[in-house]
Amino acid sequence: MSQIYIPDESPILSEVLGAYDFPATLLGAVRYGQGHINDTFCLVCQPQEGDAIRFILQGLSTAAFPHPEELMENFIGITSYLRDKVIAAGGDPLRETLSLVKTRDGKDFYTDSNGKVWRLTPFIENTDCFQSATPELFEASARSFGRFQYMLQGYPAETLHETIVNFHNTEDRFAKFEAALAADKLDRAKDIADEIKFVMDRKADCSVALQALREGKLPLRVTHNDTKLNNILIDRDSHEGICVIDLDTTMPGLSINDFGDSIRFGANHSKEDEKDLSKVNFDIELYEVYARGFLEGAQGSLTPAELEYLPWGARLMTLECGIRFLTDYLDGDHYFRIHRPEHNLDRCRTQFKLVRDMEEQFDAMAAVIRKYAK
Ligand code: ADP
Ligand code: GN1
Ligand code: MG
Repeated sequence: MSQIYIPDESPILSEVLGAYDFPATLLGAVRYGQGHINDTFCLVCQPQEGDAIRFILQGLSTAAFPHPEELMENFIGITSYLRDKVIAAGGDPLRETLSLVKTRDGKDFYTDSNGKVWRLTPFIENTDCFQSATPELFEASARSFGRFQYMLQGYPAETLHETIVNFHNTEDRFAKFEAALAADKLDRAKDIADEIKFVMDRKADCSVALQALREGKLPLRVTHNDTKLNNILIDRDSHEGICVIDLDTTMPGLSINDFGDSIRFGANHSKEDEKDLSKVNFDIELYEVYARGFLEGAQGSLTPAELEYLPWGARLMTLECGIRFLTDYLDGDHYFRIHRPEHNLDRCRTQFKLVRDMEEQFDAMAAVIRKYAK
């Protein structure tokens, strides 16, 4: 193992890599991707002849996922179900859904000596993963996320574990924010009065989707719940979304949240952590492109009430995400990986700017949905 490259900050990798048999000489592991939660590495194996073979190795975040074994059970159930659907449609199951490489002793994942769970998946080659996209690529991602939900319509939702309890319970997110504010562990509240007021002024909004669920207006479905553009792999040849990834939060949820989280991340021209807020603007044209693609992918499966609440999905996912970043900032940055001291505060501010923009353009957002709803 000594000649294999392993990043200094992750010495545990040598133990984890030892749990797997690789098909060719393993050259090493490098940190990979821009996810905020899991520890993701790309592994490269070099056969004597031919192209390198790559894998994605992921250590599941212990801060985010208290029951990783249950999460892996969901992962296996969902990917097996999708594999059958892809095969039935004449597609390539090795490219159109994720699959697992087994450990030397035939297990689906490895638990390291610190108790952290790791999984190994083949790298899906000839794809790109984008942090921002052209309208065409954004629409392609929308079709894929809409289709993902459509394909999972018949999945036995009751068999799925809730990997993060109350994940998109915006009322609960508000309550957790209030608790973090009351604790104010690091004495940070004194400098963020504007952000605190922004959240407090929107307490009633946090109940809009949940109230519609309680009243039976919105159905629970199997949803992805983390539909960022960078959770989809785009095929380099067809420029279509080929594989929906990051299935760790796929569980019963609201369709409007899958729509909304994509809008939050992709219907603007700035980074999620842009410091210059003058560059952060909600783009209703990108919103329209996404709405068209998502509804095409969902193939008429959304109810009239779901269609009506789609704009709320966008507003609420953006508000909720901003609240989550702010809560983590108050709490000492334990949940989202940060790369600079005020990173979560910067992320929160971009979300709140987008919420303001959406509030101003809310009627136009509803009109766009009416245009494409059938
Ligand atoms: P996180 O929960 O931390 O966001 P992801 O599962 O989204 O973790 O993975 C992080 C990144 O790794 C993705 O955005 C993507 O770039 C890349 N990735 C993950 N799985 C694969 C795969 N099987 N093939 C190619 N790239 C992948
Ligand atoms: C996290 O895992 P990743 O980076 O794709 C988070 C999402 C947030 C997102 C904000 C499990 O997504 O809920 O919306 O960051 N995932 C989890 O960028 O909490
Ligand atoms: Mg991700």
